[in-house]
Amino acid sequence: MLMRRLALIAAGGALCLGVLPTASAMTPESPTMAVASARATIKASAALKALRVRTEVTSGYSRDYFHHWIDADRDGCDTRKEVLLAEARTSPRRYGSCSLSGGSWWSAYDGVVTSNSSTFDVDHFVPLAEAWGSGAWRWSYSTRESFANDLGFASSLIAVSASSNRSKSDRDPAEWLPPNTNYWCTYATTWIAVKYRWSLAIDRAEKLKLRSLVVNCGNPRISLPSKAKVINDQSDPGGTGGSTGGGSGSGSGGLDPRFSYCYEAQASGYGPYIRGIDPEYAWYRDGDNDGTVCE
Ligand SMILES: [Ca+2]
Ligand SMILES: [Ca+2]
Repeated sequence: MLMRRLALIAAGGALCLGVLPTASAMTPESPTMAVASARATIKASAALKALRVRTEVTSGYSRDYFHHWIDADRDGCDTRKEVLLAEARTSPRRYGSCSLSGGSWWSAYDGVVTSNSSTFDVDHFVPLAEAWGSGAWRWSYSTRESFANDLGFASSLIAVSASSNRSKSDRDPAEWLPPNTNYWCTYATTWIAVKYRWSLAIDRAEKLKLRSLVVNCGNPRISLPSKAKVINDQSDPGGTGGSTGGGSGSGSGGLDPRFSYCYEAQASGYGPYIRGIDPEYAWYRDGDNDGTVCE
Protein backbone atom coordinates (compact mmCIF):
# COMPACT_ATOMS: atom_id res chain seq x y z
CA MET A 1 0.00 0.00 0.00
CA LEU A 2 2.88 2.33 0.79
CA MET A 3 4.21 1.89 -2.73
CA ARG A 4 0.85 2.78 -4.18
CA ARG A 5 0.50 5.81 -1.92
CA LEU A 6 3.89 7.16 -2.92
CA ALA A 7 3.03 6.69 -6.56
CA LEU A 8 -0.20 8.56 -6.01
CA ILE A 9 1.56 11.44 -4.33
CA ALA A 10 3.65 11.76 -7.45
CA ALA A 11 0.57 11.42 -9.63
CA GLY A 12 -1.26 14.00 -7.52
CA GLY A 13 1.48 16.51 -8.20
CA ALA A 14 1.11 15.93 -11.88
CA LEU A 15 -2.65 16.35 -11.85
CA CYS A 16 -2.24 20.12 -11.85
CA LEU A 17 -0.19 19.86 -15.02
CA GLY A 18 -2.69 17.59 -16.66
CA VAL A 19 -0.10 14.97 -17.46
CA LEU A 20 0.97 11.70 -16.02
CA PRO A 21 3.91 11.73 -13.63
CA THR A 22 7.24 11.66 -15.36
CA ALA A 23 10.22 9.87 -13.95
CA SER A 24 11.56 13.13 -12.57
CA ALA A 25 8.30 13.73 -10.71
CA MET A 26 8.66 10.48 -8.77
CA THR A 27 9.80 10.74 -5.21
CA PRO A 28 13.26 9.24 -4.77
CA GLU A 29 12.01 7.02 -1.93
CA SER A 30 9.37 5.46 -4.08
CA PRO A 31 10.04 1.81 -4.93
CA THR A 32 8.09 2.49 -8.13
CA MET A 33 10.74 4.94 -9.23
CA ALA A 34 13.19 2.24 -10.16
CA VAL A 35 10.65 0.87 -12.58
CA ALA A 36 9.30 4.20 -13.76
CA SER A 37 12.64 5.90 -14.26
CA ALA A 38 13.88 2.98 -16.29
CA ARG A 39 11.11 3.66 -18.77
CA ALA A 40 11.51 6.53 -21.15
CA THR A 41 8.80 9.13 -21.39
CA ILE A 42 7.17 9.52 -24.75
CA LYS A 43 4.78 11.95 -26.35
CA ALA A 44 1.15 11.13 -25.67
CA SER A 45 0.54 10.98 -29.43
CA ALA A 46 3.17 8.24 -29.75
CA ALA A 47 1.61 6.29 -26.87
CA LEU A 48 -1.77 6.62 -28.55
CA LYS A 49 -0.32 5.34 -31.78
CA ALA A 50 0.92 2.26 -29.96
CA LEU A 51 -2.64 1.17 -29.19
CA ARG A 52 -4.20 -1.15 -31.70
CA VAL A 53 -7.42 -0.04 -33.31
CA ARG A 54 -10.10 -2.72 -33.33
CA THR A 55 -13.85 -2.81 -33.59
CA GLU A 56 -15.26 -3.49 -30.16
CA VAL A 57 -16.75 -6.83 -29.28
CA THR A 58 -20.25 -6.00 -28.10
CA SER A 59 -21.51 -9.37 -26.92
CA GLY A 60 -20.80 -11.90 -24.23
CA TYR A 61 -19.87 -9.55 -21.39
CA SER A 62 -20.76 -10.37 -17.82
CA ARG A 63 -19.53 -8.50 -14.78
CA ASP A 64 -19.20 -11.92 -13.13
CA TYR A 65 -16.29 -12.67 -15.45
CA PHE A 66 -14.20 -10.09 -13.58
CA HIS A 67 -13.74 -11.26 -10.01
CA HIS A 68 -13.10 -8.01 -8.19
CA TRP A 69 -12.43 -6.65 -4.74
CA ILE A 70 -10.25 -9.50 -3.64
CA ASP A 71 -7.79 -9.15 -0.76
CA ALA A 72 -4.62 -10.11 -2.59
CA ASP A 73 -2.22 -9.43 0.29
CA ARG A 74 -4.62 -10.85 2.91
CA ASP A 75 -4.33 -7.92 5.26
CA GLY A 76 -8.11 -7.71 5.72
CA CYS A 77 -8.59 -4.82 3.26
CA ASP A 78 -10.03 -5.70 -0.13
CA THR A 79 -8.96 -3.85 -3.28
CA ARG A 80 -11.68 -1.22 -2.86
CA LYS A 81 -10.50 -0.42 0.67
CA GLU A 82 -6.85 -0.41 -0.43
CA VAL A 83 -7.65 2.28 -3.01
CA LEU A 84 -9.67 4.32 -0.51
CA LEU A 85 -6.79 4.14 1.98
CA ALA A 86 -4.21 5.05 -0.65
CA GLU A 87 -6.14 7.98 -2.11
CA ALA A 88 -7.47 9.54 1.10
CA ARG A 89 -6.58 13.20 1.48
CA THR A 90 -7.03 12.81 5.21
CA SER A 91 -6.37 9.26 6.37
CA PRO A 92 -9.36 7.44 7.84
CA ARG A 93 -9.12 5.44 11.05
CA ARG A 94 -8.97 1.75 10.30
CA TYR A 95 -10.48 -0.68 12.80
CA GLY A 96 -11.66 -4.27 12.95
CA SER A 97 -11.01 -6.36 9.87
CA CYS A 98 -10.81 -3.24 7.70
CA SER A 99 -13.60 -0.85 8.60
CA LEU A 100 -12.88 2.80 7.94
CA SER A 101 -14.10 5.82 9.87
CA GLY A 102 -13.44 9.48 9.21
CA GLY A 103 -10.98 10.54 6.52
CA SER A 104 -11.66 12.63 3.44
CA TRP A 105 -11.56 12.08 -0.30
CA TRP A 106 -11.65 14.25 -3.43
CA SER A 107 -13.27 13.09 -6.64
CA ALA A 108 -11.19 14.13 -9.64
CA TYR A 109 -14.12 13.59 -12.02
CA ASP A 110 -16.38 16.25 -10.49
CA GLY A 111 -14.50 17.92 -7.64
CA VAL A 112 -16.80 16.47 -4.98
CA VAL A 113 -15.26 16.16 -1.51
CA THR A 114 -16.52 13.67 1.03
CA SER A 115 -15.74 12.47 4.51
CA ASN A 116 -18.01 9.46 4.04
CA SER A 117 -16.27 6.81 1.96
CA SER A 118 -19.54 4.98 1.35
CA THR A 119 -20.57 7.84 -0.97
CA PHE A 120 -17.55 7.14 -3.17
CA ASP A 121 -17.05 4.33 -5.65
CA VAL A 122 -13.74 2.86 -6.67
CA ASP A 123 -13.89 3.10 -10.43
CA HIS A 124 -12.11 0.89 -12.92
CA PHE A 125 -10.55 3.67 -14.98
CA VAL A 126 -11.11 1.57 -18.08
CA PRO A 127 -14.51 0.05 -17.25
CA LEU A 128 -14.83 -3.72 -17.11
CA ALA A 129 -17.29 -3.88 -20.03
CA GLU A 130 -15.06 -1.55 -22.08
CA ALA A 131 -12.09 -3.79 -21.31
CA TRP A 132 -14.10 -6.83 -22.35
CA GLY A 133 -14.96 -5.30 -25.70
CA SER A 134 -11.37 -4.13 -26.20
CA GLY A 135 -9.71 -7.52 -25.80
CA ALA A 136 -10.46 -8.91 -22.34
CA TRP A 137 -13.09 -11.18 -23.92
CA ARG A 138 -10.28 -13.55 -24.73
CA TRP A 139 -8.35 -13.27 -21.49
CA SER A 140 -8.06 -16.01 -18.93
CA TYR A 141 -10.15 -15.69 -15.81
CA SER A 142 -7.05 -14.98 -13.71
CA THR A 143 -5.95 -12.19 -16.08
CA ARG A 144 -9.37 -10.59 -15.75
CA GLU A 145 -9.13 -10.86 -11.98
CA SER A 146 -5.72 -9.16 -12.08
CA PHE A 147 -7.13 -6.36 -14.21
CA ALA A 148 -10.12 -5.86 -11.94
CA ASN A 149 -7.88 -5.61 -8.87
CA ASP A 150 -4.87 -3.84 -10.37
CA LEU A 151 -2.88 -2.18 -7.58
CA GLY A 152 0.29 -2.35 -9.67
CA PHE A 153 -0.40 0.94 -11.42
CA ALA A 154 -1.87 3.67 -9.26
CA SER A 155 -4.08 5.03 -12.03
CA SER A 156 -5.87 1.78 -12.90
CA LEU A 157 -8.37 2.33 -10.08
CA ILE A 158 -9.62 5.64 -8.77
CA ALA A 159 -11.90 6.68 -5.91
CA VAL A 160 -14.55 9.07 -7.21
CA SER A 161 -18.03 10.21 -6.25
CA ALA A 162 -20.59 7.47 -6.78
CA SER A 163 -22.70 9.81 -8.89
CA SER A 164 -19.85 10.57 -11.31
CA ASN A 165 -18.94 6.90 -11.56
CA ARG A 166 -22.51 5.96 -12.37
CA SER A 167 -22.71 8.76 -14.92
CA LYS A 168 -19.59 7.37 -16.59
CA SER A 169 -20.89 3.82 -16.46
CA ASP A 170 -19.19 1.68 -19.15
CA ARG A 171 -18.43 4.53 -21.50
CA ASP A 172 -15.12 5.42 -23.13
CA PRO A 173 -13.80 8.98 -23.72
CA ALA A 174 -15.64 9.29 -27.06
CA GLU A 175 -18.86 8.74 -25.14
CA TRP A 176 -18.20 10.37 -21.78
CA LEU A 177 -15.75 12.82 -20.24
CA PRO A 178 -15.78 13.97 -16.63
CA PRO A 179 -17.62 17.18 -15.73
CA ASN A 180 -14.34 18.57 -14.33
CA THR A 181 -12.84 19.86 -17.59
CA ASN A 182 -9.55 20.70 -15.81
CA TYR A 183 -9.08 16.95 -15.50
CA TRP A 184 -9.54 16.10 -19.18
CA CYS A 185 -5.83 16.03 -20.06
CA THR A 186 -5.03 13.71 -17.19
CA TYR A 187 -8.12 11.68 -18.01
CA ALA A 188 -7.06 11.16 -21.62
CA THR A 189 -3.42 10.33 -20.86
CA THR A 190 -4.40 8.00 -18.01
CA TRP A 191 -6.88 6.23 -20.28
CA ILE A 192 -4.11 5.69 -22.86
CA ALA A 193 -1.73 4.47 -20.15
CA VAL A 194 -4.17 1.92 -18.72
CA LYS A 195 -5.06 0.62 -22.18
CA TYR A 196 -1.34 0.34 -22.95
CA ARG A 197 -0.61 -1.45 -19.66
CA TRP A 198 -3.23 -4.08 -20.42
CA SER A 199 -2.60 -4.29 -24.18
CA LEU A 200 -6.21 -3.33 -24.82
CA ALA A 201 -7.40 -2.00 -28.17
CA ILE A 202 -9.27 1.19 -28.89
CA ASP A 203 -12.10 1.69 -31.36
CA ARG A 204 -12.00 4.32 -34.10
CA ALA A 205 -14.23 6.89 -32.42
CA GLU A 206 -12.24 6.51 -29.21
CA LYS A 207 -8.98 7.09 -31.09
CA LEU A 208 -10.30 10.23 -32.77
CA LYS A 209 -11.47 11.65 -29.45
CA LEU A 210 -8.23 10.79 -27.66
CA ARG A 211 -6.19 12.31 -30.48
CA SER A 212 -8.11 15.57 -30.29
CA LEU A 213 -7.74 15.65 -26.50
CA VAL A 214 -4.00 15.00 -26.76
CA VAL A 215 -3.59 17.80 -29.32
CA ASN A 216 -5.62 20.24 -27.21
CA CYS A 217 -3.47 19.35 -24.21
CA GLY A 218 -0.27 20.23 -26.06
CA ASN A 219 0.76 16.60 -26.61
CA PRO A 220 2.43 16.15 -23.20
CA ARG A 221 5.15 13.62 -22.54
CA ILE A 222 3.90 10.72 -20.46
CA SER A 223 5.58 7.89 -18.61
CA LEU A 224 3.99 4.63 -19.58
CA PRO A 225 3.45 1.98 -16.90
CA SER A 226 4.96 -1.47 -17.25
CA LYS A 227 2.87 -3.89 -19.26
CA ALA A 228 0.75 -6.32 -17.29
CA LYS A 229 1.01 -10.00 -18.05
CA VAL A 230 -1.94 -11.08 -20.15
CA ILE A 231 -2.89 -14.68 -20.82
CA ASN A 232 -5.51 -15.46 -23.42
CA ASP A 233 -7.97 -18.28 -22.90
CA GLN A 234 -11.21 -17.43 -24.62
CA SER A 235 -12.47 -20.98 -24.31
CA ASP A 236 -13.61 -20.44 -20.75
CA PRO A 237 -14.87 -16.90 -20.11
CA GLY A 238 -16.40 -17.67 -16.73
CA GLY A 239 -13.45 -19.59 -15.40
CA THR A 240 -15.85 -22.32 -14.34
CA GLY A 241 -14.35 -25.12 -16.33
CA GLY A 242 -11.36 -25.69 -14.11
CA SER A 243 -9.06 -23.73 -16.36
CA THR A 244 -5.70 -22.98 -14.87
CA GLY A 245 -5.36 -19.95 -17.10
CA GLY A 246 -2.69 -21.48 -19.24
CA GLY A 247 -4.44 -20.60 -22.43
CA SER A 248 -2.57 -20.50 -25.64
CA GLY A 249 -0.04 -18.06 -24.29
CA SER A 250 -0.33 -16.16 -27.51
CA GLY A 251 -1.51 -12.67 -28.08
CA SER A 252 -0.84 -9.23 -26.80
CA GLY A 253 0.76 -9.01 -23.41
CA GLY A 254 2.25 -12.48 -23.63
CA LEU A 255 5.76 -13.08 -24.80
CA ASP A 256 6.33 -12.35 -28.46
CA PRO A 257 8.32 -15.36 -29.79
CA ARG A 258 10.03 -13.03 -32.28
CA PHE A 259 8.46 -13.57 -35.65
CA SER A 260 10.24 -12.93 -38.92
CA TYR A 261 7.81 -10.24 -39.99
CA CYS A 262 5.43 -7.79 -38.41
CA TYR A 263 2.43 -9.16 -40.25
CA GLU A 264 3.02 -12.49 -38.55
CA ALA A 265 3.27 -10.84 -35.13
CA GLN A 266 0.12 -8.85 -35.77
CA ALA A 267 -1.78 -11.90 -36.96
CA SER A 268 -1.01 -13.50 -33.60
CA GLY A 269 -2.13 -10.45 -31.65
CA TYR A 270 1.23 -8.82 -30.91
CA GLY A 271 2.42 -5.25 -31.29
CA PRO A 272 2.63 -2.39 -31.81
CA TYR A 273 6.03 -1.74 -30.24
CA ILE A 274 7.52 1.66 -29.46
CA ARG A 275 11.17 2.69 -29.83
CA GLY A 276 12.79 3.24 -26.45
CA ILE A 277 9.90 1.56 -24.61
CA ASP A 278 9.44 -1.97 -25.92
CA PRO A 279 12.52 -4.17 -26.46
CA GLU A 280 10.62 -5.96 -29.22
CA TYR A 281 10.87 -2.78 -31.31
CA ALA A 282 14.40 -3.76 -32.33
CA TRP A 283 13.20 -7.06 -33.76
CA TYR A 284 11.13 -5.56 -36.53
CA ARG A 285 11.66 -3.11 -39.37
CA ASP A 286 10.39 0.42 -38.85
CA GLY A 287 9.76 1.13 -42.53
CA ASP A 288 8.50 4.70 -42.08
CA ASN A 289 10.89 5.36 -39.17
CA ASP A 290 8.15 6.81 -37.02
CA GLY A 291 9.29 5.07 -33.84
CA THR A 292 6.55 2.44 -33.87
CA VAL A 293 6.61 -0.99 -35.48
CA CYS A 294 3.86 -3.50 -36.16
CA GLU A 295 1.22 -0.80 -35.75
CA1 LIG B 1 -5.47 -6.16 1.12
CA1 LIG C 1 -14.11 1.88 -26.71
